[in-house]
Amino acid sequence: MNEAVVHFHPGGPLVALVGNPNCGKTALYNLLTGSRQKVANYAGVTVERKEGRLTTSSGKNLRVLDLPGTYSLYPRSPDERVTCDVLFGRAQGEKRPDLAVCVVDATNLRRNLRLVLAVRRLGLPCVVALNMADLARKQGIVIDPAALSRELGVPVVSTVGIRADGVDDLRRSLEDPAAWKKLVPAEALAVPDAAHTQGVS
Ligand SMILES: Nc1nc2c(ncn2[C@@H]2O[C@H](COP(=O)(O)OP(=O)(O)OP(=O)(O)O)[C@@H](O)[C@H]2O)c(=O)[nH]1
Ligand SMILES: [Mg+2]
Repeated sequence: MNEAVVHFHPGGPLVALVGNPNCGKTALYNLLTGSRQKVANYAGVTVERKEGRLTTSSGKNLRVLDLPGTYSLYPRSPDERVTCDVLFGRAQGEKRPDLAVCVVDATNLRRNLRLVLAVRRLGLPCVVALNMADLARKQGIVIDPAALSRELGVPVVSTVGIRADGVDDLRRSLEDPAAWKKLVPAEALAVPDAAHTQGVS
């Protein structure tokens, strides 16, 4: 397939929700996709694959993938392996995502940001959802999304997965797939294995 010509899957660009276990990926996924989802297993493993559809306000269809939680890109379980394979673009029958929504638990920013930094280094366009903003506030944790966005070099949206707070902002940040290439962090490193860079343009 000629990547220079075929930019996106016919079903629309693929957006993957990535993050540590329990940070609220599925909660945000449900809010973004509503009931329009397909549940299956990944080829050869009993790891659930959940894909849903999101139509942006300008009428663009996106495919949204709810990936299993992982702490790093060094998998220690079949679930984590699926997530890593998808992000590296080597999962059987799965296209490499066009954009990663990195979901972080705002009450545990330091640990959660490690994965964001790892995803950035893959050179995938990304947007950060600073989730659990309600719990962080209750715990007196103050995070300035604009400052974090400047530090990371990617958009940061504050969200509450159980109340839909910020989900409209998150949806808006996905509005223009043609502009996603600009969301690749400036200092993204080349992935050492050339096979991993296929499909990244
Ligand atoms: N207070 C609060 N709870 C949240 C928020 N987002 C999700 N939750 C709750 O946190 C728990 C974990 O949420 P999930 O959406 O299942 O997390 P996940 O990242 O999909 O977890 P894994 O798939 O196991 O990695 C659930 O009980 C959610 O209802 C949030 O922003 N605030
Ligand atoms: Mg989940």
